[in-house]
Amino acid sequence: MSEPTYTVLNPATEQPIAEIPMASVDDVDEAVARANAAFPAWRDVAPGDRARLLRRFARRIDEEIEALAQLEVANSGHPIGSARWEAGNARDLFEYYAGAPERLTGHQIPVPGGIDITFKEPVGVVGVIAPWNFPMPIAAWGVAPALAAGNTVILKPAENTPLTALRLAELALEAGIAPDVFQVLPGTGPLAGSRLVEHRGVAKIVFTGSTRVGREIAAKAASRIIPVTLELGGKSANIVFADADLEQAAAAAPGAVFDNAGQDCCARSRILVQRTVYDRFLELLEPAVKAIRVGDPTQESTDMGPLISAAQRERVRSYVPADAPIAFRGDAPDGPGFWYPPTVLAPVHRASRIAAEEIFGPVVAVMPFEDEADAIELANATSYGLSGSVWTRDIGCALRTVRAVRAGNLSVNSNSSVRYWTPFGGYKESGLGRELGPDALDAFTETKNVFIAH
Ligand code: TXE
Repeated sequence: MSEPTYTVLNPATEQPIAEIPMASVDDVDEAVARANAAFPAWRDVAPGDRARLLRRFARRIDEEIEALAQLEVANSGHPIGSARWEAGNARDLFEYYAGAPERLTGHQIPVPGGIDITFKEPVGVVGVIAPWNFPMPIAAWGVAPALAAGNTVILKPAENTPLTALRLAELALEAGIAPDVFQVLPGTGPLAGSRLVEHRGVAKIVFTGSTRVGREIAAKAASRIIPVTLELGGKSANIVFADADLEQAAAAAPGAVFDNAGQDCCARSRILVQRTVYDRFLELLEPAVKAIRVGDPTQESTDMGPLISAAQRERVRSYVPADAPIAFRGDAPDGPGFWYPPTVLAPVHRASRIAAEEIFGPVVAVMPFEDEADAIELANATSYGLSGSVWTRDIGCALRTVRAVRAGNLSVNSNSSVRYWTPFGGYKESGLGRELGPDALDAFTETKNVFIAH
């Protein structure tokens, strides 16, 4: 028997757009059985053929970019321009990892008495549990390298954003990837997600979501002794030194936190500004924030859409009580839709909850710092360690600071965190393991060592 259906809403209108059945425990068990049955044949597909299938999948995504983007606009409320980028990113991932099957080589290691060689073998069935903030890219970050390495995959999208994932599964079939090699199983976290993690037929879990659920998944995986990759939250710092190009830093800061309405694990949700330029920086930031166009995500001119749900908006509101130090904020529409304006809180006390916890909405805390040592101490003063930016013209200061900040993805005079060629992941409670880039393939393979006596 299936679980009840989930009513998927358009977050910009609050109108229902789909009724999706949620997987039951039996549905998960059946999907795992099918994924295991499909595994040997997929593992044994000749590397060049597996590469061609992944390239064809990328081509099908490319042909459907506009339709996928429109679907994401309706399901997630992302502005159309961002949604096109997200579909393009999914395409890029399958294209990039299509290069892997023919390059997954082991080593020949010199040993006495014989020959020693290693093989990179797929782990089996991989469960990918994806969040709602970037449904297509984050799904592809797990699915593409897993398939490339010869694993079969079950993707469980977030209950409220399953639509593009379901379409991706259809495109994979159209590309010629055999049924059950890549399955999409919409379901709730506590039921379908948990079952996937606990199932003895699943050999590896990739999870992106909250630290709370990540911790639970890591504990279950530990008891089953299976590997997990975890991409969890963040409270990343945007550090602006006095010698920086302040105009450039202030122009870039809003995008670094308000893109995707702040629902981004890499959001630079703390702006740390050297005290001598603090007032000047806020003066420059204000017009940039007020210029953000919040509204109908189907319009090309829109910069920021709604939040994903009423619950997420409530969560954000709870961080911005009536007495919050709102320095200034942008506009947001009234009426239906889960709108929240881009909001700048300043000055924020270092010991406050706003300075430490992930808000996951369009709210940024601006804080002054005294010198380099103080900036580093402040940047590291959270339990997270995902991303961060440093703005300065002093290369020595930039290098010392990025080396001292305990986070996985740092940029200098830039906001960027995610490039699919390079490793992505968190320190501390922001996660475990790395996605993207060539090294991500290690997370989807076992290394087998074979010794052959002379
Ligand atoms: O996340 P959940 P939520 C953070 C962000 C946000 C908060 C809560 O701070 O405000 O988490 O969001 C599945 N076993 N991030 O509640 O619950 C769930 O179905 C297995 C940061 O939406 O962690 C969905 O598919 N799976 C983040 C996925 O986990 C379970 C992205 C994420 O949901 C499960 C999202 C369980 N027991 C939220 N419970 C990022 N790192 O980008 C839930 N799930």
